Amino acid sequence: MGKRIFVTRPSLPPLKDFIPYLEKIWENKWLTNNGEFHKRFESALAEYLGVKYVSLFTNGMIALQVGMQALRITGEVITTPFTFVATTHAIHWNNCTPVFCDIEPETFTMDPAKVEALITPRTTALMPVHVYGNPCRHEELQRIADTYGLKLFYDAAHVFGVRKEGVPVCSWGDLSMLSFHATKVFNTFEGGALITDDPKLKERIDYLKNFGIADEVTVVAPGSNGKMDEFRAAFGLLQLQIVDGEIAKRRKVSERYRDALEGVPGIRMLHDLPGVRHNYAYFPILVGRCGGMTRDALFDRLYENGIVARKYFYPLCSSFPTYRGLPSATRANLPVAAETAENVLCLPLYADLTEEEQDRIIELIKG
Ligand code: T4K
Repeated sequence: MGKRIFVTRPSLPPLKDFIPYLEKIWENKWLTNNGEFHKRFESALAEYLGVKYVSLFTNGMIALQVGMQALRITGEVITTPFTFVATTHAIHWNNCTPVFCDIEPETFTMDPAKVEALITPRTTALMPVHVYGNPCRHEELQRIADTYGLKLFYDAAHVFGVRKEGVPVCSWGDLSMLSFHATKVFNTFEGGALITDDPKLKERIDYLKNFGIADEVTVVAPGSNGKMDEFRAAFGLLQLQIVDGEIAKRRKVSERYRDALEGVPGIRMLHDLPGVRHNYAYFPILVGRCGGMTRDALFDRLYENGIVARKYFYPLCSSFPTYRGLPSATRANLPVAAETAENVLCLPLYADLTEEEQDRIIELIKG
């Protein structure tokens, strides 16, 4: 067997291009706590994304946790079970109860039509996820949030650079969280950010990610430590120079999959949404809807041939021990999410996947 092909591989600039940044850090001896690169990256990122305020974080999970604190979310939070566990865990870590809402079959995002029935007097927020980079139906979710006086906090981990009708998707709602983990379209090894257009919220977030410290003698809140260090901020600055090229390469890989898999019995793919500039973060397929082989059989066939696809996001978060006893965790409440999780498979997708490697994957899928 040749070398294994993983579901993703990180985008990296040439190593030599990073050396001058490292030299500067060594020279400054300023390693973290809002250093020069942190400041530069924060403003360069806001400009790149087309948003008002960015607060950098050491990873997306801590950004989610801090974001909930900043918005003072309590009680029940309506969210999707079809996501990476970080979304649900952030709710739990804030002593809130996740209330799981079903998803839409065409985008796998939280179904706005099913939200209102889940609202109780304890509900204070909605936490939807733009899963795989597919934007949620924001206008409907915002209308519900406005009607019921709820916060709208998006887990936007997958939508780096995605725009709808020219508007950055990560600018929607009260707050959005981006992840810059190694497996993401844009990475800083580990990293993340909160995005808002409210300067007061940005200020509060910045206190909370630095222990609640306002100055040497003033601690305004029980904060955490979520600061991004200079290494990652410098790396992020460099990554901004290559990210557009990487997204263009991902798009080519996605289009090749689409062309090759269109009409293959038993395989359903998601399509680009009208008016959306996608980032091609993932390539999920649904397997076995109209006969053919099961998702697990295809996963095994690929695996035996050195292709490590992933069943993101199976099992559903609602089925993990911490959450499965919740009233909203039943299959009857989550029919689309349950079926999607059982049938979904994310194929390898990254900028440097070669045509030969992709052809091997396609041949194995076609059987
Ligand atoms: N919300 C959502 C919706 C998320 O998807 C995530 C993260 C978060 C919140 C939390 O954000 P962060 O706190 O992570 O910033 C991965 C990632 O660890 C996780 O960041 C990501 N979502 C999730 C969807 O995927 P695993 O357990 O699948 O990762 P792992 O280590 O199995 O990596 C997958 C493949 O990627 C490997 O088979 C090979 C490749 N890989 C991975 C790493 C880490 C590399 O080639 N190089 C690497 O350095 O969770």
